[in-house]
Amino acid sequence: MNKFIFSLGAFLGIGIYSQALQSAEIPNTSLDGVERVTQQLVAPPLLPEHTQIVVGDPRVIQIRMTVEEKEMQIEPGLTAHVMAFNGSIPGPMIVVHQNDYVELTLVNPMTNTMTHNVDFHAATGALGGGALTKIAPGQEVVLRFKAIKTGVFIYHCAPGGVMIPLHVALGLSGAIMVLPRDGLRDDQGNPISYDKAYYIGEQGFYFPKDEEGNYIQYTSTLDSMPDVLQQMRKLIPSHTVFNGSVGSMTGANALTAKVGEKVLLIHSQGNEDSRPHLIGGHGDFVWEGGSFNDDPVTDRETWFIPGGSAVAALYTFKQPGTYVYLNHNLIQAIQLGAAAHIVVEGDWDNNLMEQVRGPSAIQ
Ligand SMILES: [Cu+2]
Repeated sequence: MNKFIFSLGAFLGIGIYSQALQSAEIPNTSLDGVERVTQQLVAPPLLPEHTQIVVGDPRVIQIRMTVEEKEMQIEPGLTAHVMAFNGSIPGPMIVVHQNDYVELTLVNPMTNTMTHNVDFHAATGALGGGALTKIAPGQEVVLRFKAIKTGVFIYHCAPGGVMIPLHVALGLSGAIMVLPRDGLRDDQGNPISYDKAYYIGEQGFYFPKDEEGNYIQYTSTLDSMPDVLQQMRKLIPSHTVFNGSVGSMTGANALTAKVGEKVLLIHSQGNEDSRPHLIGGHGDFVWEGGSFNDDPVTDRETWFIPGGSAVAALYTFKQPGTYVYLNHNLIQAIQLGAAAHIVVEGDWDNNLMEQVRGPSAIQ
């Protein structure tokens, strides 16, 4: 058992200092006989293979994430230095059930330049695991936590001081869904399930421009850091995007569904607030605040995501067509990029909507 100390002072930038957490006298949790499963993480908007209901005892869900300091296209004409768990912004969705153990191997390759870690909002203790996962380039670490709370939660890098908002503003956040072992329930307590689930990670970027209004090209994340920090301090994002780039889920990249399908939309935000809205549809069931322990609210037009959280909304599509799912701060949606398309196939229901007469001269 490792004995470790972390500096809260360094974390908060104030003078309080260390606190010993684990003691050498406390034995390791014995997980002998507990089933181990490796979850293959996939890039958003997809979720890893999972079942909604699980029978049997809690298991150890083994996952592996690598922090990548990399260049990524944010919009046509802008490639920027970002940071990404497993190479995607947001990081991959993790799916487990209540009381499962999440066992993460976090890797910080030698090619990186900075210290990274993970703070899981789903975890209990040690800064969400942030104090136990801090690793330098060339290191890896293994953290295990028990997912005792159900819901959708974000995770993000939080290596200390101003690096915390910076690493989140450069892309290092993702989400985990902790399902009740017997699945989801509606507002009346009846079991409900989803046919399809998508993960949308909303991301504010703060890329600086020069005097001519062109994005400044940097040689590395380190090189861009002073300017990005200055831009962040103004609280004016250059971009607010879904899944890492403008248009990541529009046009040819649109999400898909069919009339009658129940689609779960899980939406997270690391630094800023958001207000998702499905144009032409609703949130039939919305787990506000992300907790599956609370009854979902019903029939919402727009819902709210406080920065630093994830929210799940379930909708059964009733009409075909192209839906726009966006942040209903329409400035962020249209001018900064926070919009996705959902193309829904099926038969149109004239009873729900009909153009009674097309555009014609005023009579
Ligand atoms: Cu980091």
